[in-house]
Amino acid sequence: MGQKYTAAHWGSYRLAGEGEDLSLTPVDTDLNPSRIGRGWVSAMRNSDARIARPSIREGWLKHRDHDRSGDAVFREVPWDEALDMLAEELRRVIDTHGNEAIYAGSYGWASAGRFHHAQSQLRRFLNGIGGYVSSRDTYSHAAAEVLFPFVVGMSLNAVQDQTTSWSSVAEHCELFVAFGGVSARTAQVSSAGTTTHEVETWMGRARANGMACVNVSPLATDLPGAEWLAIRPGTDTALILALAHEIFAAGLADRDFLARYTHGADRFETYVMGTDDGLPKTAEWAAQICDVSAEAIRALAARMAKSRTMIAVTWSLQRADHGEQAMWAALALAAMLGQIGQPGTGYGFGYGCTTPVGRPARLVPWPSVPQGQNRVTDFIPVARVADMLEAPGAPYTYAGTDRTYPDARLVWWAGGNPFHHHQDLQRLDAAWRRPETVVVMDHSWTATARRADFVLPTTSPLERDDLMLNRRDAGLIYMSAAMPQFAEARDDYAILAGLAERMGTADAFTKGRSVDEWLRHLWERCAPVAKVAGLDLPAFDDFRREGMIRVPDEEQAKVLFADFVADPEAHPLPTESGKIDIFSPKIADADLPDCPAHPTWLEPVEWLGAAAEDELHLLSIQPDTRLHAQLDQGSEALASKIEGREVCTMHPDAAAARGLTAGDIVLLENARGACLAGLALSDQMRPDCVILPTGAWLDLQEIDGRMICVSGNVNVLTIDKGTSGLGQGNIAHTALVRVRKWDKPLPELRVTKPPRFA
Ligand SMILES: Nc1nc2c(c(=O)[nH]1)N[C@H]1C(S)=C(S)[C@@H](COP(=O)(O)OP(=O)(O)OC[C@H]3O[C@@H](n4cnc5c(=O)[nH]c(N)nc54)[C@H](O)[C@@H]3O)O[C@H]1N2
Ligand SMILES: Nc1nc2c(c(=O)[nH]1)N[C@H]1C(S)=C(S)[C@@H](COP(=O)(O)OP(=O)(O)OC[C@H]3O[C@@H](n4cnc5c(=O)[nH]c(N)nc54)[C@H](O)[C@@H]3O)O[C@H]1N2
Ligand SMILES: [Mo]
Repeated sequence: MGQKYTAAHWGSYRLAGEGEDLSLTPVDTDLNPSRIGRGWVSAMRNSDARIARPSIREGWLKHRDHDRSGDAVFREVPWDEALDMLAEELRRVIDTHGNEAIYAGSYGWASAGRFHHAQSQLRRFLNGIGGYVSSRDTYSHAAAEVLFPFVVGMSLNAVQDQTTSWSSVAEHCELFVAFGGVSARTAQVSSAGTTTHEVETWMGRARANGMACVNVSPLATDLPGAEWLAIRPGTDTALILALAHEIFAAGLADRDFLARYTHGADRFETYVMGTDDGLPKTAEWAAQICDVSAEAIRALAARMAKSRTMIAVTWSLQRADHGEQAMWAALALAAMLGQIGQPGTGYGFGYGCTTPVGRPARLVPWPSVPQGQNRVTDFIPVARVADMLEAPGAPYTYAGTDRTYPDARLVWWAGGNPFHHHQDLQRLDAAWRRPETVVVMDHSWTATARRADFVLPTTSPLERDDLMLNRRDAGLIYMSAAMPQFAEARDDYAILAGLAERMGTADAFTKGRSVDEWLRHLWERCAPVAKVAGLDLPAFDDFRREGMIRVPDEEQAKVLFADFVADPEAHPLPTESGKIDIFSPKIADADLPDCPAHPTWLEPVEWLGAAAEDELHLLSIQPDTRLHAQLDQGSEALASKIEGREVCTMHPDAAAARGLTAGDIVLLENARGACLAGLALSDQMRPDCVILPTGAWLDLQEIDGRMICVSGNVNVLTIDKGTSGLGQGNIAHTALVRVRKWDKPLPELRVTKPPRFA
């Protein structure tokens, strides 16, 4: 007797029962299952949210208009008609404007299954018909993806693969200084799926072993039980510079390490000590900026210098204006302590941001769906999508190069939700009306699907067999379908195969394989890579019957930059200097006002240091109850809301000053937009901040002449701007808002119901 399983980015589950009796039980290997999974089945059964049939926007059908407002009217059509029309439209766009006019970056988290990965399927299909403009980097950590190759010569991926293991931290680290904390909330998920959640277990072990933790964060809850330095958001660079100043001034910098392993530390020191600009970056200087006392800064500097210290930086720090600087400054500081490359200490990027960071995974390069070759070489930095739509041909800089935006006539999204993930959504809402055609493939009526011309309903991951093959996880899962396909939904693969047939590329796209044959084919390709890693895999049918197999982690703990530090001549870093660039000549060449050539404090475009009395800093953190906007329509997220609205959290003093009490409906607003939210209170945060997690489904409604998101989508408030001319990452965490009581009638939610149909 076998066992059936399925998997998602938030966990892996044993399946039992069918229909109303279906149950998902977290796998036994999961020490600390995520709450997100509790809302999965109900979300996929939410028939108001699911897309039942191919739908075409009435305005596109009738007049080819671009009026993609969130409450457009759709017409349901049979699959054949939808695919015929889309194929014809594709041919028209390609014939008239070329494949360069198709933007299909399609960023997003889609499903954890390897075969039915929407983006992989879409890219494979589009590459087969001549290619598309793609996107680079991620919303998670674009600034880091661009910066690391400049300063350590390695990709972010490579840095993450080498990250010092939790076991090494637990054994050797005395002082863990966590910028942005280490949060069990974010550690719930792992891109491409997980069979375990172990971050809290490791932190528990480390603390039992005597490791002290300092949580440098606006929220105490980012690392409960730690010493809390309640920093003003957006000012970590200034704090780190002051720590560096104190360490230089006290003669505690590891000069040998700086000389042997870094390049340009002298330039950095000149800046930190103020020798060049007459402004020493002292503890007093930073205290004014960060709202952390000079005594606390000095005490922390002394303690860091005499302890075995890990400097950990969350990804959130670089999703902010000048996001490159803080993570780079932290690296420079770690270099000054001279503990990089030693067990359990040094520098870490992303501990707790997702489950696998710090796991000594085997990193077996499991196969994926081959995507083919893209003949279009143009791309955009992923978060610059509204810039591109607004101004084709406009110049911009990226990673030290000068570029121009392409002219996107057809926009295609599968497995992502830009009207969740992008900033300043009203700006995107306007820019989104420029292309001639928008295609969206999703299983649910997301805010993005509602703004498409062609809406193609896909099956959900619970409705199909697939393989979870995540090289950062310790298990492989055969995902079995848990429920029947919803209405007329089709797999992304089947939809694209139907289009490929119409475009004359069916054989190349499908290779004549059914889904089952593709899964077998991928599994066959797993065997050789497993063998190299010393693993023997069962035959496909045995794997399917057993459902789950273990891929034991490396026995040896990893230590970031260990080889380089052990022997910098034999293992130089792939930078020009062969060392860690604290001063980067290439960034100097790029000559960017917003990304100087060594870590530098630059004032963010919005911050509390230049705010009006009644403004609060907005923390648009990841949601506890769901993955981004996924499962917002499920029971777990819905149960957490106040009168159906997303919950924002304020300090009791900040609430009292505005006459607000817990449970109130409030309006958050700034020059970019406004949204409603229900109010909760917590004293575990800075009084000048307000938390509104991401992921409420955008529901823009005109109320008294003004557009308000009545469900609480935070991205109507955020700023759409690059981190700098280098990274061009998003700056989601840089924004100010005002909050006041909503005293008008509570508008009904529209986004929880299906759109209007002709
Ligand atoms: N203000 C603010 N904004 C942020 C952030 C922040 O911190 N603050 N964080 C950013 C970050 S780090 C990220 S990664 C992004 C996340 O942004 P996204 O990844 O775009 O968000 P998701 O809601 O996960 O979108 C995935 C979509 O894929 C769909 N999907 C799932 N399975 C399938 C499938 O099999 N086929 C198809 N076709 N579709 C499927 C889901 O229904 C969902 O609509 O958000 C970013 N936005
Ligand atoms: N439950 C759940 N977990 C998730 C996700 C999800 O959707 N749901 N999404 C996943 C994804 S795609 C990603 S990329 C990661 C992101 O992981 P992170 O980037 O770490 O997540 P955030 O929640 O945006 O931010 C973490 C904390 O940073 C703090 N912070 C914000 N600004 C500042 C600042 O200026 N200085 C300091 N010191 N701290 C600051 C906030 O208090 C916040 O709680 O999360 C992943 N984990
Ligand atoms: Mo992310």
